[in-house]
Amino acid sequence: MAGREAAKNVLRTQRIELPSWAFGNSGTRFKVFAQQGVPRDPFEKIADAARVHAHTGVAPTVALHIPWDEVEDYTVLARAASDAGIALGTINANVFQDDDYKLGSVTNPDPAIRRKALDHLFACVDVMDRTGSRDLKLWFSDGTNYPGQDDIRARQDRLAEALAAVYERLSADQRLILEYKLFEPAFYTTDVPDWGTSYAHCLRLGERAKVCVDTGHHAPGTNIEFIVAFLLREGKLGAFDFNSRFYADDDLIVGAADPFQLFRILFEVKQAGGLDQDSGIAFMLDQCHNIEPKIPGQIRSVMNVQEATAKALLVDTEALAAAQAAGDVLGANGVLMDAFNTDVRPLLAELREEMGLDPDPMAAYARSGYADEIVAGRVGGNQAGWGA
Ligand code: AOS
Ligand code: ZN
Ligand code: ZN
Repeated sequence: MAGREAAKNVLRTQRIELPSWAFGNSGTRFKVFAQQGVPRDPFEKIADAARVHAHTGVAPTVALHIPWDEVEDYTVLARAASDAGIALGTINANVFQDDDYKLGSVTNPDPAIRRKALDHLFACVDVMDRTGSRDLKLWFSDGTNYPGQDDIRARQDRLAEALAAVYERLSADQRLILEYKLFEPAFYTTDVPDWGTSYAHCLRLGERAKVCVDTGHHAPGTNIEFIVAFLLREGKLGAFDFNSRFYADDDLIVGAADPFQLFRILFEVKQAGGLDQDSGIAFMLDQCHNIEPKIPGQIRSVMNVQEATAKALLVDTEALAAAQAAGDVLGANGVLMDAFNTDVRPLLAELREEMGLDPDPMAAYARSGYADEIVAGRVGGNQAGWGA
């Protein structure tokens, strides 16, 4: 087993970004179950995110979603975040929740609607200029429901044109992160359905265009760690949207459905240097807590990523390389499984104590009284945006 101290040193510097929308009410198209005490505005979302960081020590940024987190002055919001001990992170654009986008946003056959979508993307870059965010994350719901509905190649041309315009608008220290998703809401064709499409567009755009891998956005059975390894090798992995799925884009707590898959992904990341502080990979959560409480849901998610990372760091890579070179199939597999089957919770508890944190973040949050405080202090909290 690789060194515990070396593993702790990496875990200490790990950074996981929280999504602002995880703190608001969310649900499915059947029902949104409202919870008491949820944030009423972006400032309260930031306060909740700061609580998650206070208990975990590794979640110092929160991603915003425009317009769900729209405020008059983003410098004020950025200051509120820094006063709370965190910072604003990735800006997520929204060109999917407007009647005009029924047939698509940047790939819409109507040039006026394409213009409207592009203007929103430019407005998101304006927000980044004020928040100091590095990344603009783009997910397009664009696609078609029926064969013949629109020209597949023409839609790719429109997409490429919009992406080029946005990329051009970015400053030298800003990046475009293009997310893909197999289907939903479009059911026949999706304009960015897979990593290959995202990669091809990013390749044309340039160095600062990278792919976002949302772990819930693949067909069942897809080998996600292969995609991750490939993109890392090409220098094109920009970000993760971590979550769990059983069936489709379930947005459940990361590591809940398949902790082994999360470990395999993080092992590939680690092997390619992706855990180095300057790797440029944003490790984000993209989750909704429909039935569980939001803040503990986020704390648990951060802990799950930490546990999978710790296991990935404990893999004895020398023994693994030796077994691989010797063609020792079972030996190599055994080395990997030894690390995966290690209980890393004591190591993480030790690390938290060294970082001046409570070794048990869930219990510490429960004891803190914050949950009662927000229930008493916030009446009429907001929906995250989904289903709004
Ligand atoms: C949608 O399915 C994607 O996962 C996006 O990342 C989406 O924009 C996000 O969930 C909310 O902003
Ligand atoms: Zn996502
Ligand atoms: Zn998604």
